[in-house]
Amino acid sequence: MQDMKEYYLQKAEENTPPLFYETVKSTKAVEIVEDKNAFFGCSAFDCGEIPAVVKTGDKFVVDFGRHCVGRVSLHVWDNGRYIDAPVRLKLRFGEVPYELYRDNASYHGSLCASWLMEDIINIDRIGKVELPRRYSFRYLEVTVLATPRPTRLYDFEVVCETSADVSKLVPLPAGTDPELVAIDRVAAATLRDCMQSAYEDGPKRDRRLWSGDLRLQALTDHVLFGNDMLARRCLYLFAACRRDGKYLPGCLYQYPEFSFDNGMEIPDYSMLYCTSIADYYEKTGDTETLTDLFPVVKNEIGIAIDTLDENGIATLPEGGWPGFIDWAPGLERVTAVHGAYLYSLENVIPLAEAMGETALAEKWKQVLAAGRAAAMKHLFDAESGAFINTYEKQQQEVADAVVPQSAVREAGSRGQLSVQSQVWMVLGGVLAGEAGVQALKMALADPKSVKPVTPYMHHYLVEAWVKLGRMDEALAHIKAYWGAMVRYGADTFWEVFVDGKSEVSAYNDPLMHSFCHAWSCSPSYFIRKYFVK
Ligand code: RAM
Repeated sequence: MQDMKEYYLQKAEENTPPLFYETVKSTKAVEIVEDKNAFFGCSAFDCGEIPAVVKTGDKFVVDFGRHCVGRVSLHVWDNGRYIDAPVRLKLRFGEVPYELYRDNASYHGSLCASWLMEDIINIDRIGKVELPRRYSFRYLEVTVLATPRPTRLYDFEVVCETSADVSKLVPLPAGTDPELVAIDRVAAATLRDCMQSAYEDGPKRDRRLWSGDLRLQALTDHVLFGNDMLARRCLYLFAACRRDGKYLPGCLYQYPEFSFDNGMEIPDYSMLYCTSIADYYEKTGDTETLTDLFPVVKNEIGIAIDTLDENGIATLPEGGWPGFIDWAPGLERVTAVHGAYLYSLENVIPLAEAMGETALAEKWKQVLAAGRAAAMKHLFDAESGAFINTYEKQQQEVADAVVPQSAVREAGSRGQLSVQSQVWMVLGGVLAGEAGVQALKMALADPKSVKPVTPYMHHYLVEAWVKLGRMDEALAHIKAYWGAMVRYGADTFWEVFVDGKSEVSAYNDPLMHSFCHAWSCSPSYFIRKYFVK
């Protein structure tokens, strides 16, 4: 096993993509002020050039005009005179104006405040100052904490870095609906800035490779930048995490060296990792990589099958994550995780066939049919015509222990109606045709149902509409959901977005959100695959 791990890491290393660099400069200043029409209640307004001379106590915000991920430099000058004492600056970075509108001291979220991008720097020598860290931002707020005499700050620039070769990006054909063009542009910028030495989930925060995000990034990358090498690297990195009897971790670290945490097993993410291998093979026909990775597929699918409960329904690992699915508070997940398992099982059967493992392919077909029947028998509520999560009360306690969420069931209600469960039952092939359409519509329309809060879950909602052949609904949803972020001025798509509810947060404070988030990039995949010819 150790040998395989070394082999997978070696392959991952060989597939490390080169980075591309682009310099972005700015002299433009903005003021960030209250704006009741903006999603987060504030906007950036142009206020001309950055000040020519600054003194202690001055503050200004530089606008780089686009989302940047990279290294920042600036010049400090004092008309050639010896600088008597260091110049002390406070720098704060914002992907969106809201991050600068808020005072970081007011942050009250659940993740460590050190993710908020702020630094105090002391400049001992005048001239060019290069900041060592990589930042993710469009806006840079500079506060002059102390300077021995008025000075000049200028030549603000960012050397942006990405492993996306933007020259490969093919513009959408002339005449494409301008709304789709705008959504595609923002999605492409989102993916570009999350593409580094691996697919990062967000360059502001985490900066990790997560298997759930990887799937959507690889799908979208293929239609935008075609960097299959990066997809391959990420698939090998996860393969190096393979363990007997334990799902893959949901995320891994590349630095300072490859590692991952125990207790991070996420069943639906493991299943979607297997689907990512199927996606990759379908696009590339790369048999060598499939042969390398197929043992991992067998391991993950084997764990899912071996841990089905006595009714043939997926179980959530004890002590680990209860499955992810979405950050919607109170979401009961068993039905959706079972759906993700069925979906992946269906997707990997062609891999077993391609590997010549026909007996295994046959076995998986039978297990798939049994898993669908079990879902109809134990999870479906005939009275309401939907999946209302009545099954999982006992499993929910495990879930709450890991991702604390208060139950949102109505007192006295028979179960929890969620969009997430219907989506995954459609994708798992349990609900089809008109029954699927009705269940989805009912869950979307019910004011009390649990709705998706992440673009990640919205991706699977769109995919469910596509699977049901409802292309109009799929397109309308892309325009309504991602289109709304564009209308709110997003340069890149956000980690969490519920229109009209800016307070919704996975971390108890939207200040911590990543506003250039990997799993939000997938509208380009749908637009370019289905809606533009
Ligand atoms: C967060 C990140 C990441 C996601 C996990 C489940 O930490 O946003 O993208 O995959 O949660």
